[in-house]
Amino acid sequence: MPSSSSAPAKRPSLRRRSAEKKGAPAKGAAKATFVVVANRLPVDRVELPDGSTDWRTSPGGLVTALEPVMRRNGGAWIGWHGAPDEALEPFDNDGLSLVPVPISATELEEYYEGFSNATLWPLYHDVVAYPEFHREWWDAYVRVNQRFADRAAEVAAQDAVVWVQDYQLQLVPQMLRELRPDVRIGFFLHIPFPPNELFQQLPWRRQILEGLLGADLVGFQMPGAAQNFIRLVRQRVGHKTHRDTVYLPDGRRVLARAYPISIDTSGLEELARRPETEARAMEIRESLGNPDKVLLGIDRLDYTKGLRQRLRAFGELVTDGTIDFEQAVFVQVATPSRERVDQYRVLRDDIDRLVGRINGDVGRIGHPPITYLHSSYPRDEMAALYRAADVMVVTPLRDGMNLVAKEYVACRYDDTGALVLSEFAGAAAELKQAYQVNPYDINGMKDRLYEAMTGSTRDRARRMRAMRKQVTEHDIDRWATTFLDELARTDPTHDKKPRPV
Ligand code: GDG
Repeated sequence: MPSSSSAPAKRPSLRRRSAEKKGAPAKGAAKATFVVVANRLPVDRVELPDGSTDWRTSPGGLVTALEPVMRRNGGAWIGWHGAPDEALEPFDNDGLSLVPVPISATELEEYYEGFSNATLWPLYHDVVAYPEFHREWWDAYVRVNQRFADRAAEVAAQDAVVWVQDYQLQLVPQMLRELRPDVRIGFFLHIPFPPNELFQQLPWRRQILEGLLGADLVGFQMPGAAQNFIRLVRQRVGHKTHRDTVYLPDGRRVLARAYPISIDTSGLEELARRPETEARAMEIRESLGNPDKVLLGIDRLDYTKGLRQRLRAFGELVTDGTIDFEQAVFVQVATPSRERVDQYRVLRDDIDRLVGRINGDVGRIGHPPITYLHSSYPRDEMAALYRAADVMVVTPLRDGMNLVAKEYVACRYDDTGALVLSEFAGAAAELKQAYQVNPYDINGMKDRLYEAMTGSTRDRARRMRAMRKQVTEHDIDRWATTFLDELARTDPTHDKKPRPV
């Protein structure tokens, strides 16, 4: 295994700095009663003007939801800190106890870019791109999962609650249970879970299922995913199942259920309501030439998100004259993502070409029909973009949930705006009043886009009001609380044990 214990020479002071600056001792030996295990720590390293480095909490729904639970329970978060070939001691940041897991450059290629993002990601998303199967990627996946499990076993207090996140760490529950049978283990999968017809391609399908069965509660975005899991466990591993429960030969029970994830609705709405956000939204519209309609897409640049399909649909509406692009413009933000994975490079070139062609064919000086931004933005700019958009276009070919759709709704506090949403996003089950589309049906998508642009104010407000009720009542707090409460009620052998409050 490549060594990851020596920090690169250019950052010799980091280990001391991060611990000393916050006045926090490195808590190698501290035990936590609530532990989150995720591929990434919820912080990014930033360079300060004096050349030193510091950590900044990365704003994300998961951190927002889990931070209070972590604070109340002396929680710890285990994850990779973002730089390969570097080992760091545990440290505190903004009152959160963070436990970095080292990952080497080779493991990054094989475990993260390889097995996680070029095998599992496409396989779990309806094989919209071909998954690659490489034995050495699998070996790295096992090795890195074991390292995360070892760390969790060291950090967790007696009878702690450990919540493992996502597809990069599906073996951790079983590995951790072997080391620490006393802890209560939850797992949540943020992406879809495929049916047997696709999952069976995976040479290591049984190991993955057994890995997940180490948890007391396995959470999915959608009921269909939980059912896929239960059926696979019955067919492939041969365990007895009844409804949402798996009965293991040793008497243990594993529950598989859906917990649709959400967002920090009130936090985002508050940001959207700020006068400076509104002013920035006006400015954005102005710089686009004050068109009647601004259509917006915001996605990680990923082949699952249906960018090609939506741009083609919009491009055709412009070229066939259904809409005049001086009255309607499309802004597409594509956040750079997984740029070292081949399929993502190909996608980037494809989208560049497609946007260039549409703008080249029908654009006029100062009036490109599509404004394409391959870049990421701070949260307040995102809120201003959501406020600036008349129509939000979310058209994934497959998506576990899709938070962008919910974020747009949260920002439309005045019930304005329209959401065009793919049937294949988990969010479609909750946001039923969106203009729903099948992204494979370009003509259908053109019709729905046109309808969303031209529908009556009254109809749009009625739809938005209903969707806002949904995301207000079902926010990220409710998601985390529901999951943790149900985790606390799982395996009766745990009944007498403490739980996060
Ligand atoms: C996975 C699942 C599931 C995007 N660009 C910027 C930015 N973002 C933020 C969005 C949103 C998040 O990233 C993207 O979340 P999505 O849900 O849309 O998609 P994935 O990244 O694929 O997430 C997905 C999710 O996990 C949670 O379980 O919903 O199905 O695939 O919050 O706002 N944020 C900022 N700048 C950007 O440029 N600040």
